[in-house]
Amino acid sequence: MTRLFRERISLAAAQKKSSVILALDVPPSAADPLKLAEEMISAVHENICAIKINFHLMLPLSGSEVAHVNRLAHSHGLQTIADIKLNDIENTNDVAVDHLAGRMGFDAVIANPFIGQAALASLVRKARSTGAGVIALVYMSNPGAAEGFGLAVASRKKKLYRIFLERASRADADGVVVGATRPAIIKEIARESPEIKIYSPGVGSQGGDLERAIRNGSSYLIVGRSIVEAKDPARAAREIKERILQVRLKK
Ligand code: OMP
Repeated sequence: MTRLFRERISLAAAQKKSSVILALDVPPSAADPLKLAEEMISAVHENICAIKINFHLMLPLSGSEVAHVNRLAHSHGLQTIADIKLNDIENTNDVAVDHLAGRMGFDAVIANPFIGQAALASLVRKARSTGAGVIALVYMSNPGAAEGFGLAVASRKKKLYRIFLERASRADADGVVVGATRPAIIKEIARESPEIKIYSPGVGSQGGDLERAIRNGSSYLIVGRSIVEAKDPARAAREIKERILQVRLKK
C-alpha cells in the first residue's frame, strides 16, 4: 500500500537527517524564476527534506513548469507541498487538489480549517484519494495572527486555534502549521497532542527562534528567505539543519 504523506516526509527527513522544509519563495525580481528554483533545489537538496511552493512560483510559472519542479525535487528524494492555503467550498477545493496533486504532482496541500469540519474532512479524503496529504493551519506566524487564530469563541469557550486543532485532528490531517513565533502554543499543542506533527514557519526573517520552536515540539521548520536570499544557500540550509540536530541532541 502507498505510504501516507506524513510517513513519506518522515522517511525523507530521516534519510536527509533534516527537518528543514525549503519555502521556495523566489523573489519577484528574479529574471528567470524557473531557473532560480532549479538552482536552489540542486544547491540545497542534501540539507532539506521537502520543498514548499506558493504564489512566488505558482503565479509566474505554468502548470507544467511547476510539475517539472516537483519532478526535480522528487528525483532528489524530497517531498513537495503546495501552499495556496485552500479555503473554499468543497467543489473548488476538489478541483484545486486535482490540479495540484493529480496534474502537478504535489505530495501535500496546506488548508485553512476555517472551511469547517465536514469540508476539511472531505478535503483530506479527496487529497488522500490522489495520494496527497493535508497540512492544516492552526496558528500562523505573522503578528496579526492573534486577530484571527487567537480570537476567543464565546459560544465554545475556546480560542479559535483550539477549534482548528480539533478539526485537524478529527479530519486526520497529516500535520498542523503553528508559527515558530508562537513557541508557547507549539509547546501546548505538542504536550497535549504528541501524535500531531507541527510544521513551523517564521524562523529567521520573521523573528522566530529556531531553538525554542524545536525544543517546544516543532517537527519541521519551514524556511524561506534565510536560505533563498542567503549569499550561500547551501551553507545556510546546512547550518539550519545542523542547529536543529544539535538542539534535538540536547533535548
Ligand atoms: P520566510 O519568512 O521567508 O522564512 O518564509 C516563510 C514561508 O512560510 C512563506 O512561504 C510563508 O508564506 C509561509 N508561512 C508563514 O510564513 N507563516 C504561516 O503561518 C504559514 C506559512 C505557510 O503556510 O507555509
